[in-house]
Amino acid sequence: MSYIWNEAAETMPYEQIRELQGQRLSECVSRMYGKVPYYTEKMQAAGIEPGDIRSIDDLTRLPFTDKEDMRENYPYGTFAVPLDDIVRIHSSSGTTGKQKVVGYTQSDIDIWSECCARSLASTGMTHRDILHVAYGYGLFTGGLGLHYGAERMGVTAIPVSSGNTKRQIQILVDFKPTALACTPSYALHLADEMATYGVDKSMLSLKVGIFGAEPWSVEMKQQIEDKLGLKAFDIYGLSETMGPGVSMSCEAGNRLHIQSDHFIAEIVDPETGKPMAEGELGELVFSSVTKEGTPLLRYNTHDLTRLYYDRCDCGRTTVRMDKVTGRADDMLIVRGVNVFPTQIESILLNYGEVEPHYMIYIDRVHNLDRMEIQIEMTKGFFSDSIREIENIERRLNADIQSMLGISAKITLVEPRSLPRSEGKAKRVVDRRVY
Ligand code: DLL
Repeated sequence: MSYIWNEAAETMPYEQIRELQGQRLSECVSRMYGKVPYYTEKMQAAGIEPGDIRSIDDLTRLPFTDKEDMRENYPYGTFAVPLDDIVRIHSSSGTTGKQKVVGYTQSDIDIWSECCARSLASTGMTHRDILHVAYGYGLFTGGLGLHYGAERMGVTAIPVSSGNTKRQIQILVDFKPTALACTPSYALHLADEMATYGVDKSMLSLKVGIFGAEPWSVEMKQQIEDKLGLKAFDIYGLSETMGPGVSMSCEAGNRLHIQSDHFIAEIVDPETGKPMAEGELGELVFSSVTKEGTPLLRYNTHDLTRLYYDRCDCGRTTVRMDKVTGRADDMLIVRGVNVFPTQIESILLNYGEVEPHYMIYIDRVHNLDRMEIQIEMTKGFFSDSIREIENIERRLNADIQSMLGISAKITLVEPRSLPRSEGKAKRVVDRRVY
């Protein structure tokens, strides 16, 4: 059994977790009813009163909530306590419309720090470790969330925040952090830039990577591990329910442990909203039942994954989810075919000639969708002959065609010519006009 931060919570028998979840759910409904107008109205429209929610079996009687509820009640309409009791505010912009604003009471901050401490511990980190936090500090939850979790554990936190890659590399070499937290795409960028400054992975002390905030493939995980000489872990979360630390992978595999005493997870069918069984792929829905500032009940994240309820080899009994490979609303539909950027990424990672830095452009020409994928060549391959380059473009096209069932125009571009992000990578430009 590996190191577990909170054994009582993380190894609780599943039946006991369900009982606790039911009790906390019923308390949360009572806390919200009458205090949060949008939710009270939803419950009234569904003909439910707080007294109707007595156990976890009553969960599915409650109405769903969605990002529109957050946006329509911008900025403070979703808060369940007076602003006086709020000690911190974060927000998340998303792709369209107004920010989603979330408020935390002191108890919310304490629980968040606890969840991040559990997450860090599940990588094998202890108070002896030093964590370089390269997630942004600010309204984004990544930086401050992991920072507080590290301090809670007694880990030394270095609050580098995002940006200034040269300085990041210098700190990695000089301060000798043993763990790095950033988006997976930025981890790859850091690894590539190290060569520019004459830094080799043997000059770093990194053992562990805490990567998340965007979808990434298992193949990309392998590549980051090779390039930085560390073991990569997947951290998941969203501002609406807390921030990073809602779930985290462990030393036993790629599935992520959900902090089930604080977050009740469900998987629902994207079309019908009906609950799905263990192991079935659908949309992830959370109820953040211990949250005081902005509790959310049955909030549809639109992230696609599966849930598992068995005990993990690491000893934890908390509910696990698969790696999130995409969001139902990030899914591209090209010529009627569902396409996720991570599917393309997993093909690219089989080729030594290209980097997993790519951009997908979608256009509509004469009523037909056209997909172009620009992919960076590696420095070594860039100098090769035009014929060799065309050959790789053809092979990539054939692989993409056989995985997705549609063809794409593949354009290999110069090394480091595509835009890099210090936070979440932007990989898709959809220029179709409907
Ligand atoms: O990204 C919180 C976070 C910060 C998580 C640092 C992990 C590390 P938001 O900006 O609100 O919050 O974005 C949340 O990002 O619904 C997913 O679509 C995506 N996401 C987050 N973590 C992962 C992950 C933060 N590990 C949205 N794998 C979520 C795949 C992820 N997607």
